Amino acid sequence: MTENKKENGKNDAGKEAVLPLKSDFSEWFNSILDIGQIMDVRYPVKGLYVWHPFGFGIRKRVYGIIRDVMDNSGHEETLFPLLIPETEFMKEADHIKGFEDEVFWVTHGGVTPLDVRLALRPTSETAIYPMYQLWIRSHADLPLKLYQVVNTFRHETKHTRPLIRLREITSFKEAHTVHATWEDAKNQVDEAVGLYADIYRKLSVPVLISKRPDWDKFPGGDYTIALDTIMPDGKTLQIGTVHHLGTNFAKTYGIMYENAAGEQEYANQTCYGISERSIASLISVHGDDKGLVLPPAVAPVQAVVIPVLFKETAESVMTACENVVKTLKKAGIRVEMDAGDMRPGAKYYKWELKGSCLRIEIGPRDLEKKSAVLVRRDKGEKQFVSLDTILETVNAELKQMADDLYAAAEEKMKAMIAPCETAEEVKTQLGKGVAVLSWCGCKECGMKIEEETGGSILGTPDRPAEVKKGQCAGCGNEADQIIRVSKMY
Ligand code: 5CA
Ligand code: ZN
Repeated sequence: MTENKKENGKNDAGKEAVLPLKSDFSEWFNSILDIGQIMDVRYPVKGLYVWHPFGFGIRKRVYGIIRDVMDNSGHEETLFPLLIPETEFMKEADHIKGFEDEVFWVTHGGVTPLDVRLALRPTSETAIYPMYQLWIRSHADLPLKLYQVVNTFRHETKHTRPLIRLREITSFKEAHTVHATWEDAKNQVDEAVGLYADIYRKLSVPVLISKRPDWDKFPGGDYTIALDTIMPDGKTLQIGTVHHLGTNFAKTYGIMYENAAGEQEYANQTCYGISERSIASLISVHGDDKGLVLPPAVAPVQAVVIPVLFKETAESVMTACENVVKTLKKAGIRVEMDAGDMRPGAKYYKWELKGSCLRIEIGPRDLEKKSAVLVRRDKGEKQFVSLDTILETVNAELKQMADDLYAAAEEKMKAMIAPCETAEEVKTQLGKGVAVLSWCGCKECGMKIEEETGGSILGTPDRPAEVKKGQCAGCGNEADQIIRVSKMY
């Protein structure tokens, strides 16, 4: 196994922890969750994991951003029950088909069997919409835009993975909106896609936006737009979905409103969700061989101050460091002092692993020049900065780092996408990333392409074509669409 030969603290199992190189992505991901203190995977139920406080600190900030974006775009936060009666859950035929294999059921109260079994929500349409039926009366009640951040349960049969495929999704942000017309709901879908793109821009994570093929849309919906990112191993991760539900659920749950002419009409709905995959994506896209690289907006530690201590000058150096910490803290920067007696090299390693955005070192020689050494986590280069303007420098570097992380990640992602024509070309490309093909739009050709290449169809891009339209990769006929194909997580 390829490894970094640097020592570190212990991992969750109490063993000496060594981070594998990121080129060994799957090993790297599992290790970083452990020695980076994000999740403990030893909980004795498959697909359920425990947040370490450090990981939870990232989660808190990511969900702070998500909540801000929702609150600032006319959504209101709410909270619905976890348990859904079977009688409500079983009303929408397509929805049942899509989820019934994945539902956990509560069957007993104590030792007494329940009259009506209760589902642990796999998502909350069937909890929320019976209440919407009671709440919505007239067009004046519309649009209604609510969201909640909750845990949901899905008995996933595919390989479970922390942050990526969970049986208890701990951080499911789901929005459910109601509108008068199909057009209004479509506009909401477009707005939601924009909001999600904005959230991911704030996390410096580049996304591909694709309309999923009809056979892969949300069970019970009209169509689905997905946001995917490309992971370091070339596989894509779906990190958000927005669904147009049409009037399908409204008809099932009787959600009607009186229009301006006094007639009863079925409402049009949308729903959209993001999970802790958002955190999986930012860890995976930005991290490196040394550990976490965290966007400043979500890093629990944005700057660490390390005094370089020698007997004679220890006091003055400590005072200078304390002043820097005080100045930064006062300005709202998450800063830590590390005056412990580890070797400097061990300290650097520790804070690099933890993804501290900036490292500030002050030694006696720096102090003489009223300066400090500043190292940005993503660049790794030393620069000498004046102590007089340290706050301005830190603010500027943090801001620049967020932009640079995005630019670097976007460039990397673009290099992982390539136009392909033959099945052989696609197969080779799927080991590296996403293949883009011409497609006539029919399901048979879609299935054939998936079968021949071993990839999955992400769908059609929302943006101008990345390859010229040509012959369908399935049937060879004139094709008016292009599709993205990838290996999906
Ligand atoms: N009700 C709709 C919108 S909230 C819904 O449930 N959509 S979903 O099934 O597509 O889920 C929303 C997002 O949650 C997905 O795009 C995916 O990013 C994430 N997700 C789905 N299943 C899991 C899982 N088992 N573990 C982690 N994240 C998941
Ligand atoms: Zn075709």
